[in-house]
Amino acid sequence: MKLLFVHPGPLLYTNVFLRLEPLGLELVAEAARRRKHSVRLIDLQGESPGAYHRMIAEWLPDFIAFSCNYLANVPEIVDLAVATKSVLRRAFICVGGHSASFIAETILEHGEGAIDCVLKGEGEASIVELLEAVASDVNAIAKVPGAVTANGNGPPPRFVEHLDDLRPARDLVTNRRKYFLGVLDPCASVEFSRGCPWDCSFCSAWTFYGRSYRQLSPERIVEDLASIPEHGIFIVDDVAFIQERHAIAIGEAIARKNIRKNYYLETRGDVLLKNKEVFKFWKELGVTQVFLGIEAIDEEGLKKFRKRIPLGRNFEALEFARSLGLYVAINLIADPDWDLERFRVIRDWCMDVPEVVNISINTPYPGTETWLTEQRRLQTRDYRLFDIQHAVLPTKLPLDVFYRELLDTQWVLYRKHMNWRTTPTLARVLAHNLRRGQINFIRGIMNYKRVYNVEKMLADHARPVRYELPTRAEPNAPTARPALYIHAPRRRAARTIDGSTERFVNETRVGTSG
Ligand code: B12
Ligand code: SF4
Repeated sequence: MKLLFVHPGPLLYTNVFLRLEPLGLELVAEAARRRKHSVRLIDLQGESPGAYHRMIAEWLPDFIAFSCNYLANVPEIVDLAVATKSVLRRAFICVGGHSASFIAETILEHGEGAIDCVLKGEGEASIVELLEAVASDVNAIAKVPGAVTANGNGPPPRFVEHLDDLRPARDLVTNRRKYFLGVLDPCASVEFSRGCPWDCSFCSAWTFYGRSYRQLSPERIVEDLASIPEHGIFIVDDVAFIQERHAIAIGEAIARKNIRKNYYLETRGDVLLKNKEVFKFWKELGVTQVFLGIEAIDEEGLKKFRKRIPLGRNFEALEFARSLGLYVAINLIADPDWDLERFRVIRDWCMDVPEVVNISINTPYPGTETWLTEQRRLQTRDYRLFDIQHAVLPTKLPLDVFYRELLDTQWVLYRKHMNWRTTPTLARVLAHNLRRGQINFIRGIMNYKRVYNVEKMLADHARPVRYELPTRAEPNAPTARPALYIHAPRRRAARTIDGSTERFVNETRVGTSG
């Protein structure tokens, strides 16, 4: 069969700070290609919708699969599916990915017959079975693990048996030079592990993977890294280097092969402090940037987001990262109930610390515990606003004042890093990128004011809404943990971490799930 895999268009963030290769979709595409299908992939983060429609019209694919990791992309995907079905009636249309898994039935409803199946969970595990059913036995489609169709649902999604067996179809992406992460321009994405053993209330990473945590072997990771031409590497793990032994083993394998790259990773403050030797070692290997989810700068805020890291430990982690000379970006979550005084305190704090501070807005997502408790308070159910850059819960300040405060704060912080002290270094890096023809980050800087401005944010709220998120919450509904999971939890056996790391996770998490 002719299969087309599609990643939807850019969200706000992608137009300024980063744009990354669709690693999950590449993995699913490769699993299908191994069965001798003819496979293409189009990434609308960099290609126009026109390019998609031309490909449909000229190539006439039999099977089209959309990746829906981000809730904000749902309307775009539904519209593309409807438009495609109207010109290519016999094509089978499937949607998969993180967000699609949590709202599978609703996506089918929005499609009004244009979407044939939502395939929940890890795509590599079931895509081949789905393709076989589509090709030879349509009655078998509704029996594929993870499949949700108008004719019924298959059994729960399956896990990939061995992550080491997977390969991403990186070659299917037409222009890899368009992927970047700040000054890492160009930048490729790599996976060292999958899942997260913690259970933060605002996050769906753990509910998707049933609180499991699996690792790729150092050998497989090194093989992947050695095959990647880009110097910049984004490690996509939710929390990098949880398990000290694994992190050291990967590092040693990289050192043996003499692979030199610049790495960016995301982790937790307490992991950084627990595994200090790991981060020291990886600094030597080329980690330059670390993203830390501090979430809040006071104990009350941390409690709200159910992260049980004492604040002092977070600040200690920042000190330690500074001492290594790492470039740290911190994420804070802005609560819609912030008032003018709160914004002022945050601004002052952010100006005091040398790190880059990124502020996202507290947003309840399907698949999170906050979704169960907060959805009845939603001010809007427009998918496009669920990108943690827009406020979907009621703000204490009038919405325009909230955005003005938020964007002013971001702008002050942005300028802090474009000042006379950093400009020479930045200018050197940009000049180096420019010489190699890489202008993604420079273009991003120039886009900043156009993308992040109050009028545009408010206009986003005023757009007519065609597709809305369903809310099925009862007032004061208790949190029903089992209902949150996509992959069923398999408790301790599903986490490849040693006893002491498991104890450390248990001491620093707040949930009660297995
Ligand atoms: C890496 C990452 C990113 C990268 C994006 C890389 C990319 N181009 O896809 C960057 C840093 C750019 C990013 C940005 C954002 N992210 Co992000 N991101 C992640 C993260 C940590 C891992 C995703 C990943 O690459 N995993 C590894 C690959 C192998 O897995 P995967 O992509 O999920 O693919 C698997 C399945 O989903 C499925 N699948 C995927 N596509 C398809 C398609 C088909 C047909 C099928 C069958 C299956 C399938 O099979 C794949 C293989 O098993 C996830 C958390 C998580 N664990 O999922 C958050 C996450 C997806 N991001 C999230 C958010 C909120 C954002 C932002 C909106 C944040 C912001 N600051 O604005 C932005 C928006 C991005 C944008 N498009 O503009 C949320 C999503 C919330 C939601 N429900 O919408 C998540 C879940 C984090 C969280 N804990 O809440 N993100
Ligand atoms: S540590 Fe918490 S926020 Fe981070 S990925 Fe795990 S569950 Fe999500």
